[in-house]
Amino acid sequence: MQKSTDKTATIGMICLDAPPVNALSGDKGIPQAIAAAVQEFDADPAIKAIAIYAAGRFYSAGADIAEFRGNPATDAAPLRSLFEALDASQTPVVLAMHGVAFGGGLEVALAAHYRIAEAKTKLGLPEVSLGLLPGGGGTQRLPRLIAMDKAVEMIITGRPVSAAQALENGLVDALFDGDARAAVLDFATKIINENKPVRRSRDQEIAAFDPAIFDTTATKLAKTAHRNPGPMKALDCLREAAQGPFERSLTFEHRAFDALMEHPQTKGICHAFLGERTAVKIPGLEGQKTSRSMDSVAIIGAGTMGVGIALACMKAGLQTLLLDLKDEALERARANVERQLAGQVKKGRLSQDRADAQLALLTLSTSFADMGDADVIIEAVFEDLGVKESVFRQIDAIAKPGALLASNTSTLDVNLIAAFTNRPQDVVGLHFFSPANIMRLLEIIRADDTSADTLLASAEFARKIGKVGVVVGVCDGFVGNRIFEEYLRQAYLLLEEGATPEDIDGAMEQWGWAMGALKVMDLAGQDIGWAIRKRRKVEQPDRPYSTFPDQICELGWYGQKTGRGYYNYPEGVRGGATNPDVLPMLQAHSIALGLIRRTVTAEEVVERTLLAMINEGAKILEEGIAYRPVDIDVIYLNGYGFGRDRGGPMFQADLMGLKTVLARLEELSKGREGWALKPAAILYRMQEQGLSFADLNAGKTVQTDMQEELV
Ligand code: T1G
Repeated sequence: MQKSTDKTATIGMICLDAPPVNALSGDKGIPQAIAAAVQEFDADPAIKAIAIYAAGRFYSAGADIAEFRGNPATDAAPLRSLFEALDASQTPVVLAMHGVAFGGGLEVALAAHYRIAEAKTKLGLPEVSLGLLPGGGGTQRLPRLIAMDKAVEMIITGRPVSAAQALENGLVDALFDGDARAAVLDFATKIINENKPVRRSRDQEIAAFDPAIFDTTATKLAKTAHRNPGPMKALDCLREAAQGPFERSLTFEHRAFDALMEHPQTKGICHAFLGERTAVKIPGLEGQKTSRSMDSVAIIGAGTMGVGIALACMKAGLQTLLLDLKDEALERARANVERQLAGQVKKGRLSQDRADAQLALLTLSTSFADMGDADVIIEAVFEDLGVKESVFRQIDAIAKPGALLASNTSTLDVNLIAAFTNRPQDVVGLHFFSPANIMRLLEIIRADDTSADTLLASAEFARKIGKVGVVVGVCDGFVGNRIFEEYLRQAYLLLEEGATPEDIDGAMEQWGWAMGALKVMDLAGQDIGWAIRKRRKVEQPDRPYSTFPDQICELGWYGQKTGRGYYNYPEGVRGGATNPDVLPMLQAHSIALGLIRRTVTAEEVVERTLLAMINEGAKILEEGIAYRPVDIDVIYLNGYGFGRDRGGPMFQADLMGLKTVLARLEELSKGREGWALKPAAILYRMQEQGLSFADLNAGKTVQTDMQEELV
């Protein structure tokens, strides 16, 4: 933060300059420094106006989310002292915004006396998308500047408004083009020349409005309030604002904000926000970029995954070549692509022009030779090593030097695939999740010979097509599916012990999953799980699986694709209906296992599935397959429908506390098939060394026994 005066020494200039997003970091003393500068200029009789602006890409992204440590008294104090300094100023303060003015940054502007914005600025209070509320007076000052219904819209949705809308609704006093410093200097000069007064937003009256808006909004929020505590609390603050007076309702807001800062769901959502920005970083390669171009992609295999990947690349503006040996497969793919684009246009999510532009990027071909110029080549053919071999040998022969060679395999060893080429350093796994044009997650599989630049290129490709690209090592099922197998295992065991599919999925969805594990299996196709279990039986006979899912498959009930699975899928019934034949089969199966079926509670379902995830996640960290615990969390948030407000399995482990995690795993490992929940060794070492998963995210490492002996 720099402060200066203008050449006439009558205007105090304050420039916020804290890259990358001018977050109002209390640790860096930024709000404190601005407050001190305002007080100093205010006390200087020569200063007739104070002008605040910012350097860099944005005016401000708000409070520093990384400093939310769950003790609001200290976390929010620096920012609150700045608002008090602005409110107390007897010298008019004007503030200029550019790029984005979000959260606490906009709240600083609300506490200023005049606001101007560059014409392309986005102004918003997105705190609710972090499970929070605008805790810097936003819920109190905004409705005093703009109409209550507009304030409710901005705060409850968190959606930003444009500068033009902000001018229209009274949020800003003027727009400008170009340089913020020059614009704010002009406006400050105008304040002095026109002797404009101090104009505190807190002193403005709230314009008349229909109070029914509060109940209407509360009704709308009720459906999702259990997933995010922020919006309903924010609405309570707006109700209070209408009551006033300002000081009393501001205190109400502060208390509500502080309570949210300690709320586990809010912590989960904030963890997800920062986690998604951490997990895409590759340790040791931070700040490095590949020089490879990423403008064209060739996708081999025009099946469901191939088409989904093509749609994602076309949406990102990449020249997209879709290859398949069969013309009819390509025709089906073109029809599928056109249908999906038309569907988006129909839903108003895409203009016809944009749809046409995307379709124009697509080329179909049966000739592999056409992929010779592609920057990225992605193989998405049938999941068979022999088929992969023939495809990769052709890719190796045709692809240009430096092309990124990727396999969309979800189970096969990428090292084996890389060995089919003479350039294993350019080979990587890019594991998309179905539907590939929708699901944000991309597991980037690092094989033994994959070069650092190939990883950088893969991360850049992921960013370019709007995916959250997380680098993981090679193991069976990589990170996502490997953990999935373990909580599915517990789900199947609970079915044998007394639960029904509805009990399992209902408990998981109520707790926060987008979809329960058994419904996911019906969606993905029971036959895929069956093939994996058959392979496992041979490869890992010591890790037996429940045989009940096999019985479902032996009846040809593969889920949605066959209309029956754990649920029935009659035409027009969204999400399926109970399959009445499953319970009698389960009862017979339990008897065959010598089990007396019992009541399985929702808590038990959530706990057993979560502990299985945490334990397998710990093993994955122990083996170095994932770089950080937060990577596992981000994989589950973006690929498996784990509730964002739950932060991820490893985040949940910290909320439970390692002591509890270990005690529960030890307890359960004494039970039926307990071997599957035998605690991972790393958990004991972490406990001995007083480490949490948050510590590992912060870069701390777990000492191995050997290292401990050496220490
Ligand atoms: N605090 C800390 N770091 C932040 C940050 C923030 N508010 N916003 C962004 N970053 C980091 C981010 O982690 C990344 O770090 C880098 O900046 C670039 O971000 C009292 C309490 C501004 C639109 O919710 O929406 O104010 O990876 O990759 O895509 O009421 O970031 O480089 O290490 O996202 O160009 C409310 C959150 C806070 C805005 C830029 N504010 N940020 O998007 O870059 S709560 C928000 C964004 C609050 C008050 C309350 C976006 C962006 P790194 P990026 P981008």
